Amino acid sequence: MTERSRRIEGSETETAQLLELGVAAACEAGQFLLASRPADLVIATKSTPTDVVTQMDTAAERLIAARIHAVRPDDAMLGEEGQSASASAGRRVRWIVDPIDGTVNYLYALPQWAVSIAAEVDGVVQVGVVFDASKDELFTAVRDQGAWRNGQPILVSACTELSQALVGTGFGYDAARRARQAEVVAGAIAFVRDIRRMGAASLDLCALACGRLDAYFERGLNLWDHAAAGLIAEEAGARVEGLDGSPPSGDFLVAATPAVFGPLHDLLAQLGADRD
Ligand code: LIP
Repeated sequence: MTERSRRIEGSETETAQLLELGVAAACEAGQFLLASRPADLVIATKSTPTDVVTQMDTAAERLIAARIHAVRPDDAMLGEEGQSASASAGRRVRWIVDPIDGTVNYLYALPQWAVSIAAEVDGVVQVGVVFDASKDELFTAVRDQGAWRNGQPILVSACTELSQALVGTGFGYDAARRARQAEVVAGAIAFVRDIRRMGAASLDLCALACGRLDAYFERGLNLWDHAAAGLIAEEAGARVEGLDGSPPSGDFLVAATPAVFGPLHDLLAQLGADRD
């Protein structure tokens, strides 16, 4: 075996291990969150009085970190709750973790939340795992290899017309930003089939990946909200970008079927959707 093929073989082996570990950690955390949800959630707040974190968020993030570092102790980790933060400098692999994406839904016992885990290698997300414990749906993707729901390949819908597109979106925790985001929705809603606000970016992007939505956009996401599901949507055939060719980020994320992407992008740009 040549050195190059050894390197390729090595990366495929590493990617397979990252996927297997990410799936194990996400499923273990999701089952814990579902089975052990206490009646009395202890609630703290973060950026605003409605940006909540519970003891289950932090416990799930600690469980995920322990599961991953038991196998790969030298990997870096970026988690929403900071329970497992470790410097990335000099480390090839970084795990990007949202222990509960859709925290408010989890708080209200609404079955629309997920565990989101992405594995980034040399700065590029190679593996994405999103586990919806309430519906027992495991979404996975490996860069350049495809996307799956419960092991079955998934693809975006065949929607080609913006006026026929079912579009997901979300709102921030800051009231002024929410008011601005509502203005954008008001400006867009007459040009699309309808709007859905379901409360978890990772599941919105997975819905796009399997044809339950035709597009999704949001301003103000964190990397852990979309790192895994953004790869899943891309590998299912969606375009996932920021505005004007920029990468998806907290400034803006717009994702859609290839034919819908351009018209939706231009409409949102015209509405100033990337500005507060
Ligand atoms: C949520 C996002 C959602 C957004 C919510 C919240 P969290 O993430 O997934 O798209 O609209 O405001 O930010 O806070 O539940 O991890």
